[in-house]
Amino acid sequence: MTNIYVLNGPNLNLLGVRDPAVYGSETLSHVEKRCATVADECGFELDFRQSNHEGELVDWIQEAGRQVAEGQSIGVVLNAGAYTHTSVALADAISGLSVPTIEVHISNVHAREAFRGHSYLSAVAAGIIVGLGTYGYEAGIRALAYRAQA
Ligand code: CA2
Repeated sequence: MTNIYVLNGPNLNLLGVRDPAVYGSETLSHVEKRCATVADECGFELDFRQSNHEGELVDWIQEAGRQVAEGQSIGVVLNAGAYTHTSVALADAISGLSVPTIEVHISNVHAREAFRGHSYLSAVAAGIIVGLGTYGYEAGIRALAYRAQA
């Protein structure tokens, strides 16, 4: 079965545990369950992961790129957390392997500190979803599915 990767960056394991005013009270494990339901509804298998390590995220994007090239995956929904604002390595992995990537942010990064308004990933992403809360993950999965069928 063709898959969709949902990759989460640093500190997103704390979702629902700390700072509910900014990121809500839903845990990452609950987000994963909702993503699995939506992916299944769209006819795709879900591969949902979180890492606090930039290199591990790079490895996973490369893995996704190889699977996309082999027709085993349609791409990545990526909330890279703070690496969004710092990581040329993640941007290079996405563009170097031509991985269809939907960049997702739970919060509206443009309404927060100025440094969150810049993303190294947006220029290489197939689409960007910002400020819709954890619904952004569902929207990202649906966007990848729509894109793959178009
Ligand atoms: O809004 C988003 O989804 C972010 O990607 C979340 C990142 C932040 O650095 C980005 O600027 C925007 C932070 C993820 C950390 O998540 C936490 C959740 C609960 C408690 C503490 C951190």
